[in-house]
Amino acid sequence: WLPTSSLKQYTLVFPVTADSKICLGMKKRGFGAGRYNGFGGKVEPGETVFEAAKRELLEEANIVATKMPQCGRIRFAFENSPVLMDVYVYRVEEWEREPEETEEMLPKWYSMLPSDHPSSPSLPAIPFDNMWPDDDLWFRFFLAKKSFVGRVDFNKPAESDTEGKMEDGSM
Ligand code: 6OG
Repeated sequence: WLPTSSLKQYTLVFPVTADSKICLGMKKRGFGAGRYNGFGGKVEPGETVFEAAKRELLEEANIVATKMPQCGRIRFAFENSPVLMDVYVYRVEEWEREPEETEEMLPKWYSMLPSDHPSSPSLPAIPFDNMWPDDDLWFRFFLAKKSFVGRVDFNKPAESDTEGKMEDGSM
């Protein structure tokens, strides 16, 4: 059992198109700076997780989500920290406007298909080497449109020394 005070809710949102493109943002400052990730942040008091996901997407990519199903939930534990990050992952399938650079994020488009796939858009492949190492564990579920739940434990000092388990599941 966990005291709820040790769970902190976050959102993580990935715009994807019907022709297999995904928009990632290079984080320009703060936690995870220099890495490519989805758009998101902390859920503020008084808002739902969904509202927070929409707000962060607007603040960081300047787009308004109009179709945004949840697809996963991941908890991150860090050695020496009592706080568990409880991250709700969404895919944005429809939105208004186009992603733009903001103070927090530089958006870039990638192909979700292997480069030798006949209908792969002529874009770079998802840059896993420049993303959080845990993404390797769960991105295949995201790409396959399967919902996922999991927990990842980060042990110091090596960030790449990630342990994690992911499975299909209800959220
Ligand atoms: P702000 O600090 O910008 O919110 N986030 C992570 N995403 C991945 N893929 N892996 C992690 O491994 C992450 N830790 C945090 C959640 C932080 C944003 O970064 C995501 C939020 O979208 C540890 O408010």
